[in-house]
Parts: sequence; C-alpha cells; structure tokens
Amino acid sequence: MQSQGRTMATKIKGKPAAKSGAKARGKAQATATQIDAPANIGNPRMGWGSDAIAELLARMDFPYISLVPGASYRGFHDSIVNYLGNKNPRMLVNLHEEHAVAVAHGWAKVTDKPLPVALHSNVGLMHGTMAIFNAWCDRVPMLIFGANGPVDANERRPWIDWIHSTSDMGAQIRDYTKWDDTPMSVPAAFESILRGHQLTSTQPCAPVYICLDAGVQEKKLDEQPEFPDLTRYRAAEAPAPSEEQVARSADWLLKAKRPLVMLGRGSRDEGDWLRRIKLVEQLGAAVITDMHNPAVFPTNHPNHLIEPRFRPSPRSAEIVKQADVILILDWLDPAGYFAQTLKIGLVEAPQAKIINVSLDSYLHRGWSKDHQALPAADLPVLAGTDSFIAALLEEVGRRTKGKAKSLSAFKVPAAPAAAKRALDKSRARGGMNLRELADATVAELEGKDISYIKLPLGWPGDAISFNHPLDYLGHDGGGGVGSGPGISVGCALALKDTGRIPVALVGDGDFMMGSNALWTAAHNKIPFLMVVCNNRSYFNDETHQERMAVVRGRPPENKWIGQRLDEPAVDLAAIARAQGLDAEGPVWDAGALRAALKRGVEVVENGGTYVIDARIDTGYAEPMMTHPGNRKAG
Ligand SMILES: Cc1ncc(C[n+]2csc(CCOP(=O)(O)OP(=O)(O)O)c2C)c(N)n1
Ligand SMILES: [Mg+2]
Repeated sequence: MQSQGRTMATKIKGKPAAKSGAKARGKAQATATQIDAPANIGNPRMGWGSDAIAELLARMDFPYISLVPGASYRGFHDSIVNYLGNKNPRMLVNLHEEHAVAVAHGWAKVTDKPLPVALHSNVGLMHGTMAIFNAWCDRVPMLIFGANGPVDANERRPWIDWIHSTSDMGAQIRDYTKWDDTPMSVPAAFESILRGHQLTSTQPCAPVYICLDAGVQEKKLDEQPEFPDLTRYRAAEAPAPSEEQVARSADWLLKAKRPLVMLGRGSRDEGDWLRRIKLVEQLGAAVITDMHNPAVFPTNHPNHLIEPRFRPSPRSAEIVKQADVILILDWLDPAGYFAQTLKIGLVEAPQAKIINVSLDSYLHRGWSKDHQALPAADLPVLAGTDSFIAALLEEVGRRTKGKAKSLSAFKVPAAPAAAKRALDKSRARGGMNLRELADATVAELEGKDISYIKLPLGWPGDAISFNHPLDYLGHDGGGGVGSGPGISVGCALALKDTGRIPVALVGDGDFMMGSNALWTAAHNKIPFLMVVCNNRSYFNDETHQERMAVVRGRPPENKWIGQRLDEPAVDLAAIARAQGLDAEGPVWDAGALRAALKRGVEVVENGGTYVIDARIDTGYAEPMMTHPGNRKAG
C-alpha cells in the first residue's frame, strides 16, 4: 500500500533505520569519524527551551537537518551541536538557503519522507522562497524550521533583532506551504512539530513551516518537559476509494475498447510499482507517463506505448484521441494535456469517459495557479492514487481471475526517425547536440544501476527506459531554475547506501544559478555524477524570442541576444574544482564524453563527486507541441 506518510521512524530505503530516542543517542558524545563532530561536550543536561525541541527531533529519528545558520536560531543551533552532539540530526551546511531547501526536496523525492530544514529569520526565508515554491509544486513533504524575534520587544538586541523580526514570518510563504505556526512555549513547539510532521506527511504532501521564537529557544527550563508518545501522532494513510467508485471504475475500464491510464505522481514503493503493472496488464490498458514526475511505471513495458515526455508530441495526441475510457491518476495537468493533444479549450472535455483520481484539490488555494486548468471528470475520486490502484486491482483481479488481458487495439503511430544532427545555423559552434549527448551517456552507463536524478528540458524521452521507482526522479516542480544542483545533492544523499550511481544532467543556466550547492556534497562526501548540458545559453528562452520575432515579422536570428552565456564561456569544471569536487571539461564530442563518463563513474564508485562540462549545440532534441488557442503553450 502507500509508502508515503505513514510512520514517523520507518526505515529509509537503503539505509539502516536510526535508533529512536534519547537512549539511542547515547547522550550526545560525538564519534571521531563523524563529519563535523563537536569536541568536549561531555554529557550535557537538558537545560534550555531549544534543547527540548532538539531532543524531540532526535526522538523523531531525523538523520540530518539542512540549513544556513543565523542568530535568530542560535539557541536551536547550539542545542543541535552541544546538546545532541550534532547527530540525529546532523547539520548539512549549505552556501545558500535555496540549496538548503532543495537538498530536502531531493531527499523527499527518494524517500517520500520529510527532512528538516532550518532558515534564518526573514532574510534566510526570503532566500529560501523559490526552492519552497518548487517543493510545494512538486508535492513533497518537508519540515521547515524558521526563527523570529524575540517576539517580545523587551528582549530584542538593538538594530539587528529588530530588522530580523516580523509580526508574521509565515506570511511570506503561506500561499505555498500547507501550514505554518509560531509556537510560544516548549509544549506548544512539541504540538506544532507533531502536527507539522503529520500534515506534511499526509497526502497531498507539501512543505510546512514552524517558526521558533528566539525567546522560547533561549529560555531556561525549570524542569524537563513531558515528551509525547510518537507512535500516537502518526500521519494517516491516504484515503481509499469507496466500493461504488471501485466497482464503477472496474466496469468502465474492463468494458472499454481502448482504456488509457495516465500515470502521474506515485510513491517510490516497489509494491506500489508492481501493483500498477498488474492493474494495467489485467485491464489491457495503454499507459503514458510524464517526465515531470519520478518514474512510476516501466517505460519499456509493451503497454507503455510511447516514450515518457515533458510535453506531449503528435504521437501522444494520436494515443489520447483513440482512448474511450481514461483513468487519470494524479496527472499534473490533465486539462492542459487534453488542450494540447485534442486541441480543445478551457472547460471543454474529451469524448472519452474520464475517471480522475487525485487528492490535489485539497491544496488548491488561489494565489498560485499551480492547480492548473480544471479537468472534466465523469467519475471524480478523492483518494490516494496508490490506494486507489490497490483497491481497483483487487476488484479487477476478482473479475479477471488475475489474468492479463491482451493490449487493447491502439494504433501506435510510428516513431519518427532518430533526429538528425542539426547544428543551429545561426550561431553554430561545433560540439554535439542534445540527442548525441543523450545517446553517448546512455550507451556508456548501460548495465549499471543508475538513478537519473534530473534530465534537462528538451531531453529525448526515448533515449532511456526506466524500470524501477528509483531509476528516474523527476523535475523541479515549480520551474524555478537553479534548483538542479541542490536537488541533486539531496537525492544523492538519500541514495548513498543503495548501491546506485546517481547521475544528474542539468542545463548550464541551472548549474550556474545553483552551482555552490555542490560544496555541501564535497563536504559531506555525497557521491554522484553531474553532466552539465552546456549550450552556453538560457536556450529555453531563445525559443520564446524566436516565436515573438516570427509572430511580429522581426528577424528571428536575434533570438540569442540577451540569452547567451558565452564570450567568455564560464569554466564550469573550475567552479566544481574550486569547491573540492573532481571535474573535467569542456568535452566537445560523444567520444570524449564517453571517456569522461568512464572516469566519472570510477570516481563516484569510490565515493567521490564528479562534474563534466559537456559542450553541446543549442537546440532541443524533440519539437515542443503547441496549442493554437494558448499563446504560452509549448
Ligand atoms: C528562477 C528562474 N529564472 C528564470 C527562469 C526562466 N527560464 C526558464 S528556462 C531558462 C533557461 C535555463 O537554462 P539552462 O538551464 O541552460 O537550460 P537550456 O534552456 O539552455 O536547455 C530560463 C532562464 C526560470 N524558469 N526560473
Ligand atoms: Mg543552457
């Protein structure tokens, strides 16, 4: 069943479960091999408000806390170092708050679990906002701690405490967090942390924010507070569908001539993965998946008809047009997808009967329109997608006796011939194109246990197949460029003891905006391989300038102006090396890239982190599909 949001101290995939409680912590004494081990802390007594809060986090078994320090939480910081011994949680220091959040985002992508983050007062929170928005749009759990004040003006230090105090810290991010609180005592902080953890771990997941008043942190404790029984504050499982909804879905899907399953968000759980396969096989349904989300279905399965994509193609449209019943499982933007594939407008519905399973509407507010256009549904179901699949599989299995049905009669449009190497004539500068980079990467990494952490926009979806929930970890959620390096660090940390090789392919714009996230990987010895698909451009936006020029009858050859990151080209390998990582490049062709990848894999297998600056031509491997009624589509 659902792996998401159930327990407070379950095993994280590939890692030994941390032992719980103060007993396991063995009272603060740091070990010699521990990274950032504090000295001379002895056997500290719980004496301050923030000691009690830190103790609760230790009991909740958080292995790390991702942060940038600041005086607003100096009490809490001291408690983690000198009371907990910087263990369970251990601090992951970042060079920017955006990365502190992105690391927790990456962690949640792999584990389906929240990692604590600490952000300094208003200014640290301001820096963290875009990454919080990304995490919000990606519907990942995250427990963000902030700090304020002291709220009591009488306790404030002149100037600095005043500019870093606000009357409502959570207001800055309230429109894209699930919940926030400012508890004003230790028991209130306990209640707040338990509630925040429960809420963030309950589907639909999203970050929560808890602001710790400086006064509460720094107050002396008269006595040790009562600690809650954590087993009694767990998150509930995602709701299951009603029997009627399951029966109706089974009727429609089993009677359909061409049932289509649009698999959107789902857990990283292997059991959920297998149930999705069984269900699709017993329905004889076609499946499509979306590269914005982590892998949810084997993409080389015969029922997975076309390659996973960031945006639909004419072939996607051909599949959608043929379906007579469509089961939508938490797809990011069903109405937008139909608008592009079926060329229909807002509040127009496909002919096919639609079952739409999603809990996402519980998060829809109004400030952000990340809820996307309103989809039509003949059977709307408020249930967790994997709970729904488990229930439907049982019913379908009863009716089919568990037998697979042959794949329904979809006409699968022929795949276009592999894209020819086409240099961008306007400013061709040699090198490979993205297709050649993709083919070389996949060929070189063939046979290894790879987790693709991130793939760039324009990636040819047919270059690779995903066969396990950890084979691909999706995109950034909110389209906030600069998140790639930080998310990669978090994913790689969570994958550390799984035996997998984490590989991130990011754009040069994404890399350079977020490049100093990599120091956290160097310091904490987090192995992964990063290939920068370096077209020396914010190329995505060149496509927009080209379109503007064409629409306005102006010279499209100027699309590069204000976009290119060249002359001088930045030495990306030097940026990585300067932070203590191994790196090489520029590499200019597929052969050199393969040789670089070989060296990179060896470094990663020996516990290092490796960055390759791969110079590519501008241009995407796949054409983007547009919708004529929507000026922004495509
Ligand atoms: C924070 C932020 N700033 C600007 C943008 C607009 N934008 C979208 S994609 C993009 C270019 C990204 O460049 P790169 O990572 O090199 O990828 P490429 O487009 O070249 O493939 C930009 C600037 C954004 N989405 N987010
Ligand atoms: Mg670029």
